[in-house]
Order: sequence, then structure tokens, then C-alpha cells
Amino acid sequence: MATQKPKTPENPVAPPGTGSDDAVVLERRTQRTQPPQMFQVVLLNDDFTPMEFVVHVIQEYFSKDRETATQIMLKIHLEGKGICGVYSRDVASTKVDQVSQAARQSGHPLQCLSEPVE
Ligand code: TYC
Repeated sequence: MATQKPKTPENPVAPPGTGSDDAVVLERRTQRTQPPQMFQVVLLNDDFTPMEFVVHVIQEYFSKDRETATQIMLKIHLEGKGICGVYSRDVASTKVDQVSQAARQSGHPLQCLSEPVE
């Protein structure tokens, strides 16, 4: 009778406790969806755009009442810049375009930009 080599099992089972068997380990991970990045729309001060025009723009495009719009305009006038509203990326970009176009059409150098909120 020929001597036969012991066969390796097709699915070898590692000894218990070695961590190398076929056990499936499921890791529990809490999925956290990040809130979308928000953008603040900012107006910059200049020496030429009339205060009344800035108040009008803030009322019209940022839905502020006259008193709030006046306060924001004065803050920009005194401090150089001011936040008019905080929006998603696309809405902020549209506001910048609308305000810039309105300013250009009226012949004012008013500058409007958006920046990510920290
Ligand atoms: N500084 C301007 C003036 O004295 C008024 C002004 C305010 C202009 C805010 C721009 O974003 C601005 N006429």
C-alpha cells in the first residue's frame, strides 16, 4: 500500500483564539453626514455708492426690513464690510450676481462677494 501524504483540508480552520479563521467581523460605525458648507454674502464699502442705494439693495436682495438694512449699511460704511446673509453655495452665488448686476446697471462701484462660513 502506497503511503499517502495527509491532505490539507480545503477550508482549513484556524485554532480557536488565533483570529485567523473565516469569522466575519462587523464593525459598527456611526455614519455622520456633514451639513453643507454655507456661504456668507458680503458687501464692501466704497466712497461712491450712495447709502440709499445700498439700503435698497439689502432690502431687495436680502429680504431685510428698512431699519435692519440701514443698520447693515452703516456697519459696512463704518467698518469696511458687512454680512448681508448666509446661504447655500448656489444661492449665495446668485445673490452676488444679482447685486453686482444691479450695481453695474445703476453705475455704482458697489462690490459684493461670498465667502465660506468658518
Ligand atoms: N460709503 C458710502 C458713502 O458714504 C456708502 C456705502 C455703504 C457704500 C456701504 C458701499 O457697501 C457700501 N456714500
